[in-house]
Amino acid sequence: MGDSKRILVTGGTGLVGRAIQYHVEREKPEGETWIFIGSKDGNLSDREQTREIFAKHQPTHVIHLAAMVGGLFHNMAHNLDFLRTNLLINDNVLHTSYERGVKKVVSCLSTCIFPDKTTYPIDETMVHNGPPNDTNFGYSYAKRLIDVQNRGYHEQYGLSYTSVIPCNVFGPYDNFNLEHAHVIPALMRKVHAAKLENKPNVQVLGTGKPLRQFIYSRDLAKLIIWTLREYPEVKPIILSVGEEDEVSIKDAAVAIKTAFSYEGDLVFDTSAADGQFKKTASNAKLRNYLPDFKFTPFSEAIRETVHWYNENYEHIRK
Ligand code: NAP
Ligand code: GFB
Repeated sequence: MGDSKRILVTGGTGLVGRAIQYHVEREKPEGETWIFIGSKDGNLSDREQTREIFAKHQPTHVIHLAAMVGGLFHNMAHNLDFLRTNLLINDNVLHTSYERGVKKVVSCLSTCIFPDKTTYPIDETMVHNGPPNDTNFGYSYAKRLIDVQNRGYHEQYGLSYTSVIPCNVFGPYDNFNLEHAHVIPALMRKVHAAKLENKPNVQVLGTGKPLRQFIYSRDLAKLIIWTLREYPEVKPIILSVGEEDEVSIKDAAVAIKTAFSYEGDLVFDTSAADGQFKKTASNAKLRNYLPDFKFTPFSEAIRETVHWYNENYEHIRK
C-alpha cells in the first residue's frame, strides 16, 4: 500500500476484528498504523461520536466491521433493531469516511442477505435479485444498502469504497451469549457446559439438516487484509470456503462434540426454527484472484477454537 497508512478497523474488538489483530500483530507491516476500535471508543450509530472518532484517528483507510450482529434467533426477534442500528452505523461510517477523505473503505455484507428464492450457487451479481429470507430481513436490507451506497460514492465522487461477503464465520473471541450467538459458538457453550456438569445430552435447535459454509475467522481476516490492499473493484466479493466444503448443522455439532471429547448425546429440538435451509455461495471470483489460497480445514479450525475456548473460558463474551 505504499507510503504510511492509518487503517481504522471499526468493530475491531469483535470476532473478525480480533482475527485481523492476530495477523497484524504477527505481520508488523511497514508504513501501516492499525487502529482497532470497539463500542467503548464511541457509538458509531451516533453521527457526532463517529465524527469525533475519525477526527481523533484521521484514518486514510477503513475496514468497517462494526454492526449489530447475531444468530438466527436474535435476528428473528429483533429485525427492526437490526435494520435501524445497522443503517445508522453504516451511513455514519461511510459518510464520515467520505467527509474525511478516506481513500478506501472495505465493509462487510453476509451470504445470508441474498434473495430467499434463488438459484445455486449464489454469486455476487445476485445480491439485489429479490427479497431476503424473512428471518433476517432487517439485517439483510441494511447490509444490501452498503453496496448501493458504495456505488453512489463511486459514481458521484469517484471513490473506491467496496465490500466483502463472508459466509458464516467462527473462531476465537466469538460471541458466546446463548440468546445472541450464531450456531457454532452457541453449541460450543452448550457442549462445554454439558461436559463440566456431566449432562447426558446437549440440545441442538432445529432438525440439524440445514447446510452452511463456515469460514475460520483467521482465514477471513487474511482475505479482508488482502481486499484492503489489493482488491480493485467497488462491486462486492464473496469470501467463503468452497461449495464442496458445505456442512450440515448436525455435522458441525458432531465436530464440536468430538473436539470437546464430550461423550453425551446430541438431541435435536425439531420444534425450533431451522432458518434458511441453505445459502450456498460460489467463491469462484475469489479463486480467480487468489487461486492458491488455503482455507483451514473445518475440523481443524473447530479444534483450534475449542482449544482457545478452554484456555480462555473465564474471559469469553457470554
Ligand atoms: P461481533 O463479534 O458481534 O463484533 C461486533 C463489533 O462491532 C464489536 O467490535 C462491537 O463492539 C462493534 N459494535 C457494535 N455496535 C457498535 C456501535 N454502535 N458502535 C461502535 N461499535 C459497535 O461481530 P463479527 O462477527 O466480528 O462481525 C463483524 C462483521 O462481519 C459485521 O459487519 C458482520 O455483519 C459481518 N459478518 C459476520 C458473520 C458471522 O458469522 N459472524 C458472517 C457474515 C458477516 P463491542 O465489542 O464493544 O461490543
Ligand atoms: O448461525 P445461525 O444462528 O444463523 O445458525 P444462520 C442457525 C442454524 O443453526 C439453524 C441451528 O438451523 C438453527 O436451528 N442451531 C442449532 C442453532 N442449535 C443452535 C443454537 O443453539 N443456536 C443457534 N443460533 N442456532 C444467520 C443470519 O443465519 O447467519 C444472520 O440470521 C447472520 O443475519 C449469520 O448473517 C451469519 O446461519 O441461520
